[in-house]
Amino acid sequence: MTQDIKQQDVLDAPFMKEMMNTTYDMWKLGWDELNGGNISYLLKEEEVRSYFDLNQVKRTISLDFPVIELANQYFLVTGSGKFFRKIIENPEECLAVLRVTSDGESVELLWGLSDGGRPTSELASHFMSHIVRLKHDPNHRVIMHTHATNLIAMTFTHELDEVQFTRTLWQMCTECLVVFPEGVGILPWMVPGTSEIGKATAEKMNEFRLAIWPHHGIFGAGESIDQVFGLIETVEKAAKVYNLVNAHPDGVKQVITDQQLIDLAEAFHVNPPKKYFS
Ligand code: 2HA
Ligand code: ZN
Repeated sequence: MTQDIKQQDVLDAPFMKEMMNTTYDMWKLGWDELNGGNISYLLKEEEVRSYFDLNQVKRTISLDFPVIELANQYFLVTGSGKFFRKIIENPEECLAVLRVTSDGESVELLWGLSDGGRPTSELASHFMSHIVRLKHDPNHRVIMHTHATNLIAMTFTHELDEVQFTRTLWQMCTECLVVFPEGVGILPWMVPGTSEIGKATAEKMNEFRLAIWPHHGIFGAGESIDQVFGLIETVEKAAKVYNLVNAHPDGVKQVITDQQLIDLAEAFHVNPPKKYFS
């Protein structure tokens, strides 16, 4: 009975509703087919305390990449192999509330993964990226990975040079430079779900909030689910315009010029690095 009351409570938690609604929206956009995509959301202890007894650990799951920097931190994460389409229907099976142990070697499951499942297969990329982003932004909270369709397509037809790729995205929609003035990072193609891709992704997070995995998808970082979703949505929109423009038989007649990008940066008080204009 007590269990039912608690469960009812946590499904009303703002962080839970955001996760359930956003994952469903992402599936509807066609970004998260099958079990594609994963999200992790750093929770404050006071948020978690309102819904759970912090001494009730259901299971301890060991990590093969220690994250001492995140010791005693709480996260809401998507589960490995779970479908974004189904989270809204069955959050207790598809999601997990975790606490990193004080030695950073394991996570303790406080809620969720009710069928005995595991946290997202990309937990290494998520945790390592959280560590880096928290150094740059104390308000950082969310890492989101998704298979944004147009962005994946663009990684086949555009050269995978960070400066060129960023410039092209900025040129596709006027707002892009304002939304991600630092540009986008690009990894080489790598096997997903490993500590290696986790380290490489986190390394990019020193310079960018967006890291592209060619022919696979994108990682985004930010202070809220809405902010990161919006960031990825903006890149995906630009990639869609790029794909439409490139499919046009008459080709490009005009573009947003460098001077126009510079004027935009000045008007919106953002500081894109000089390397994009040299
Ligand atoms: O299956 O998206 O990168 C989840 C993924 C792996
Ligand atoms: Zn993926």
